[in-house]
Amino acid sequence: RMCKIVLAPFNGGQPHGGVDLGAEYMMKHGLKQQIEEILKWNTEVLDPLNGVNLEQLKAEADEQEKETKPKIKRADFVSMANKKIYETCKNDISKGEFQLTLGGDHSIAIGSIAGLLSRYPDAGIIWIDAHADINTVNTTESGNLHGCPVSFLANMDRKDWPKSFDWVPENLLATDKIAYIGLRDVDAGEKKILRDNNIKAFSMYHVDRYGINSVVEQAIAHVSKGNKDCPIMISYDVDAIDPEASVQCTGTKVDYGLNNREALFLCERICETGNVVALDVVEVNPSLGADETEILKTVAMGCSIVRCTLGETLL
Ligand code: DIR
Ligand code: MN
Ligand code: MN
Ligand code: MN
Repeated sequence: RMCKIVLAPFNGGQPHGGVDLGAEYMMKHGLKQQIEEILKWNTEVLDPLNGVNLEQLKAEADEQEKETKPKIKRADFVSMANKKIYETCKNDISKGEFQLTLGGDHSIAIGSIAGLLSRYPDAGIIWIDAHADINTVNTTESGNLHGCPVSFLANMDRKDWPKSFDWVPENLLATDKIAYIGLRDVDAGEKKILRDNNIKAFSMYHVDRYGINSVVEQAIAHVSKGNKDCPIMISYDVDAIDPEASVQCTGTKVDYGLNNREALFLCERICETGNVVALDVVEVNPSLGADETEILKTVAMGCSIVRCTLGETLL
């Protein structure tokens, strides 16, 4: 089987530098070799942002926005990068090949998921995160687009979008084809969106109340809508995982998250369905580590998420 590794070293969707290094650190940790040698998959690396001067474009955007102070930060920059990620995922990956996207911040899921849905329009998305990332251009308090990708994919408040997002296909993600796991820091506006649209969301409360096994089962059933062959994508923000357990190096840490086994179990179970077609691993930020051990633990967890999703730990 073929795993296409899409590098998305992009940090423009949030304020911290360094999250662009996540992909490189996971690759340096040996992720490609692990996929080939342990899992016996073929791999190919795709690099949609290769040749784009990201540092310069970001600096230019920030310079300009010092004066204009727009509500949505770096919209053109985020749009441009995601358009490239989208086109690569759409054009350079075939049905039957696994789409693995390594961030970067979570705004890159606009491109990766739009690309995946071009091949599998009925795919279910399981979004693992401390945050719901469903702010619209009208509800966002921070203006950071990594807090908004789900609303873009679901075409919410489209008439108010920055014009540069004209490439996002219409009617992409139905709000009943997504389920969240791990939530514990959701903005008031997002809670209203989740409620109004009756979106399936399992917070840490539900993980404690029902256990991760039941929660994952319900999430799979919800997004699959009774189709036992429904393609499933995982979009995994590592801040879903408890900082004390392993993930210190991420931009918006929130206490009391998934423990290490819960974090990997859900990947194993979704893999076991035989229907997982894609994975994002995002928000690994090596520059936020206090020491080498913290960086290693976070990066290693990112790699473990990939291997478990591809089946390493199933017998
Ligand atoms: C917050 C934080 N809800 C926002 N979102 C984060 O900026 O919209 N997502 N940190 O990962
Ligand atoms: Mn998050
Ligand atoms: Mn937050
Ligand atoms: Mn996120």
